[in-house]
Amino acid sequence: MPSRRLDDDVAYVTGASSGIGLAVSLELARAGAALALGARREARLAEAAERLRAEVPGARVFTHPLDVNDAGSRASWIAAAEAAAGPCSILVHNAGLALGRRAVADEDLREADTMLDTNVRSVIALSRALLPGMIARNKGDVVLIGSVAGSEPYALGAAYCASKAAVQAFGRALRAELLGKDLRVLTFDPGLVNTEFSLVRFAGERGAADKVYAGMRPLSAADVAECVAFALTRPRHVSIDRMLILATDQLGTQAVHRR
Ligand code: NDP
Ligand code: 8X3
Repeated sequence: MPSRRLDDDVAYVTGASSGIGLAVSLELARAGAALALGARREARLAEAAERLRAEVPGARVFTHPLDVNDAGSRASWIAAAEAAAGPCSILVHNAGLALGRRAVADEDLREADTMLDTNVRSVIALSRALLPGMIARNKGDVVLIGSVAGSEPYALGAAYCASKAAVQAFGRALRAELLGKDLRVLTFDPGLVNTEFSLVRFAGERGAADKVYAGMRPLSAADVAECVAFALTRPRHVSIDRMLILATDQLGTQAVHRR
């Protein structure tokens, strides 16, 4: 089945300054979508836009700083994106993070709050802001970047796992709400992906981050992005509601084959 082009789409991507968000942006630019990208690190966002324009000549890329946890920042990102790129037709909720590996009895509540705010509350708030327009236009796709951690929770990651379980539940509830409309809700649950995720989780400790992927072949951000682009470019009557994307060396969250 041939891929559908996305030339008439405007994709809003959160957390586009690195990793999966940047890779998804690249795939969507290749498929023809205009892009409105947001993240906190403005220099990295500018680099991302440069790379996109270099790799996809003619790419329509707009960037504006975004802290998904700040209501004012969300509002100004949306206003700027609508003015520069047009109304959102693909909303990619990608911004997210894990902080630390801790037992619940030893939880750092500020870190737990940041994970829940970034991974869950911002998804609800941005959806609240952008869905009315998508529903009124009866066109759109909501992409959720969940995680295998949402369905296979593991020790020392309770707050992160809970946040990703919430993303999965949010996606299923939204799908039910939107039944009968031409809006899709597509949830992707990756396993181990070698991005800056572990570096962020271990507060910049390179050794600890590298250990996560030692001796096994993890997914790349591009591997995940290709799956997202595949789903988005299916004909509109085809909804790939959920996709679990694991490294072949990984059996869920509980077993990793290391050479
Ligand atoms: P990265 O750390 O490379 O990317 C995270 C992105 O989120 C960055 O662009 C970062 O931008 C952005 N971000 C974080 N906090 C905020 C915020 N408050 N406001 C706006 N943007 C923010 O990791 P990944 O690409 O791996 O992570 C992307 C998503 O994929 C996350 O939701 C993660 O949970 C999920 N995931 C990752 C897996 C993995 O193994 N890597 C596996 C399964 C799911 P900036 O810092 O510039 O704001
Ligand atoms: C990131 C994958 O297994 O480190 O969501 O939680 S895992």
